[in-house]
Amino acid sequence: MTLDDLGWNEAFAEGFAPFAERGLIPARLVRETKINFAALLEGGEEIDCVLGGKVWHEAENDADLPSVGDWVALDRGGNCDEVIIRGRLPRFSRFSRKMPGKSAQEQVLAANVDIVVVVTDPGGDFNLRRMERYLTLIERCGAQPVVLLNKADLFPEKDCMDAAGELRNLSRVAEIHVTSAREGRGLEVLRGYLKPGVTITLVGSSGVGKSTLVNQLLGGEWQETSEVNEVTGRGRHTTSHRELVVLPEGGLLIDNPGVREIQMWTDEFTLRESFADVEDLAAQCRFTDCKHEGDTGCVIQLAVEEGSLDPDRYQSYLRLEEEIEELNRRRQKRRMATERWAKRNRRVKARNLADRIELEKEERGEV
Ligand SMILES: Nc1nc2c(ncn2[C@@H]2O[C@H](COP(=O)(O)OP(=O)(O)OP(=O)(O)O)[C@@H](O)[C@H]2O)c(=O)[nH]1
Ligand SMILES: [Mg+2]
Ligand SMILES: [Zn+2]
Repeated sequence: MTLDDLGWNEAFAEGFAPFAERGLIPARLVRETKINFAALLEGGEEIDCVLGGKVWHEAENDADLPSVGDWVALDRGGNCDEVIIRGRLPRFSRFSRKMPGKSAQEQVLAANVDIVVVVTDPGGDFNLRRMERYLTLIERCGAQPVVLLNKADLFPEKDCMDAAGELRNLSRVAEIHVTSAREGRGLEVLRGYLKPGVTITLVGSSGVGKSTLVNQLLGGEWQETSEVNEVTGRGRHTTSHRELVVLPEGGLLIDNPGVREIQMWTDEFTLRESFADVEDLAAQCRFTDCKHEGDTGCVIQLAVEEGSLDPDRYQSYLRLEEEIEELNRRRQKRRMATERWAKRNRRVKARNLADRIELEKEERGEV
């Protein structure tokens, strides 16, 4: 298995040059658990690794941290037995959603993906609003969108075709296919996308058949054995973590745990940009410190009265600064946490060093 088989390209090689000088080795992250990562090396060896303190510390936000699909620089030569991630190479794409919970921040689901495949079915999971959100997110990430209407064996042909038609109306760029992972129908379309070095990620609700599709493409060997304990009464193998697998005939697939809701993430730049037209109006208000709430000569309120600015957008605009502040507050909180963490790490290191000096003294018979 060459680096190219794993998705390596010239841009990555260029980004890696300074790390190569330091004797580090390139690897692609294939799995992420709560405590560590697994990465694939040239040749196909899989190796466990942990995040280096500097990488953690220098990340501006969580989306900056390494994620499955990322190329990283590994340090195998340290004086501890752990392999350490010393850096992450710039990504050419990343598929993200809004972090679960209150924060509007970005959570990266898969990095360096060429194609995002949204899996749904023509029945209970089918939801145009949600599909619209998925397609917007894929567009934002710069990957090719593909939608699979899976479980076709359970639905009348007409339902499948109607659902496919509705999806086609939603997007001109998305490619829509009807499949049945159970009957092996339509799998050749997925195979068609999988070329050596091409990375595809599968996303969608829980239970739509993402892992079954991966399993079929891998020849039925994957996951079943490792997740036997999680089999429910219905024989389901709910995926618990993201994983990148390399197919024997080339191509890389990232399977994701099903997500209940997919929502837009945002940052200060996107937030501000989405209100650029309102900001332009604000610049025309009579007073530079106009609060746009009953001030005389307010062009924004005039626009609302005239009907050229949607009242809901006006309300959101009034809350814009507040929302940006909230985003930055969360970032600040994270920074404080990382600083505490780094301090603790330094203390542990210092203690280890002190212990070692003591030990060496002891061995030399100096105490
Ligand atoms: N009838 C039918 N059942 C399918 C098909 N594809 C998957 N299934 C079944 O649907 C159930 C869920 O499939 P999974 O592949 O585990 O779904 P998933 O999308 O990976 O779910 P999460 O890992 O929870 O996100 C399993 O019982 C599969 O056998 C299909 O094309 N037709
Ligand atoms: Mg799964
Ligand atoms: Zn105003």
